[in-house]
Amino acid sequence: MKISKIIIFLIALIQISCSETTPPEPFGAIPSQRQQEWHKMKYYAFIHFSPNTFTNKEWGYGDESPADFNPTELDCRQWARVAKEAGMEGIIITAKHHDGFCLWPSAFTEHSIKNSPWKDGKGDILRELRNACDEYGLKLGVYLSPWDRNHEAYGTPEYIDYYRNQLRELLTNYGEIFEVWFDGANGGDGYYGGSNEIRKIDNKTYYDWPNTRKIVRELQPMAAMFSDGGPDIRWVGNERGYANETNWSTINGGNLYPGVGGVNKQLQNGDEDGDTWLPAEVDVSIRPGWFYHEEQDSLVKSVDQLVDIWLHSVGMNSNLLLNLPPDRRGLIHQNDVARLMEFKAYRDRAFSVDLTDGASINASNVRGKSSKFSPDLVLDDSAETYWSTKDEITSASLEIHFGKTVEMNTILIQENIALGQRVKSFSVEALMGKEYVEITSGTTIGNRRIVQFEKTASSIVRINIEAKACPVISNLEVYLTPN
Ligand code: FUL
Repeated sequence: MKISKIIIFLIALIQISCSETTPPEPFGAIPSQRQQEWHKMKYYAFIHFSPNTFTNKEWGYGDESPADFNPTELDCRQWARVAKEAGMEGIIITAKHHDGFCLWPSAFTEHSIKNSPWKDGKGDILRELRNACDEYGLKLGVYLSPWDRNHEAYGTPEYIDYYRNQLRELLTNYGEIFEVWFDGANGGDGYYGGSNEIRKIDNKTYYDWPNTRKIVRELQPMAAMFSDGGPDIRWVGNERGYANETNWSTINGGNLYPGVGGVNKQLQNGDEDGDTWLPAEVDVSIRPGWFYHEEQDSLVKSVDQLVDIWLHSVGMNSNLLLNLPPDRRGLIHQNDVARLMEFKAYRDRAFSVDLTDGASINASNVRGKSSKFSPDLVLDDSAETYWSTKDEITSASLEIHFGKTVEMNTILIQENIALGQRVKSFSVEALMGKEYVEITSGTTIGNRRIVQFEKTASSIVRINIEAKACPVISNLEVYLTPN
């Protein structure tokens, strides 16, 4: 009897010590493998290019002639080189915008480059871009507008077959696609094969999204689908380049679909405790328009504006999809190129010296007192390793000792989101004399949070975290960025 009690006691002891050194259980909705791959990205280009470039419109009516589409120096290698040199990781192209014109020689319509003067109708921009992306080590994504103001059958079930056939072409013939963009816009009126009328559809039911999505999963299982309702990435609820300070990657996704309308606030915030992992992507143009307009050559966003957008997108738990519209030559305009390179140079300067290099760190609690969850792991180069606390501890802090007084104004923090988004709020304090003084604070962290504050000189910084479950922090960096 006594021996069996001892054995039970020993087993319980082993269980307790194991549970303290095993990783925390995932908390709430978590990202799929496909979403985790997408989260590893930060910054990629959007290319808006169509007859609009030549007719000076934003939304072509659908009656444009393919003869209008005649770039004189089209060079997808220039786009890819610029994107690469700008530090981008991929390019998403409007294979078909709302005007219905196709940048690849689709077998299902005559409204494409095959009837344009460009390369005597024998060209294929998707093919050229694929090759250019491969040459420069970039990923390729496609935007295929559901709304088609050219197609005569738009509004009937026949058009859905057409749309799906085009999706199949794009997802079969152009190698690996990392993202498929489903735009929700629908203005009603259009050419529609010469009918010139308003055609209203029910955004929720007309496209039969569940079956359209299946095609993407079947042909490109790792492609992330973007729309107001994902299913992999959500719109951020505005086109200004700003994610919300509080940005949950979780949302109650049941009623969301492309063009849902009336939910911008929800899309900006996400939902704390939302049942679905659906992170936000920020899409914004480097110019006022999505398409190239000569009169906007002087309105390319400044480096300051781009830095602000960076801090509000990449720095607020989102990825940044920055639009670079090719001009009528078919090149990214020199003003845009110059600005992109200045912006890249700024980032290289700002984020080159991580002040935590050589610093030491301790935590208010370490899970199982184990080196597997040590605070040192937030300062290593691995995104996989992380600091964590025991399960019951949801308020905890990290203290960075720089070993000397350093000047700083920026902090970057990352959660290990594979285990769910946990942090609700945080504050940063610096030791000033004998007292800790708060220098900044914030709400959610998620995949990546960058916060700027007044330049502060101190030798110790403390980060206090309030989480919904034991925190899992994978990375911490501190910088002095130029103003
Ligand atoms: C919107 C479209 O209507 C714009 O033309 C542009 O493509 C933008 C990215 O999405 O919904």
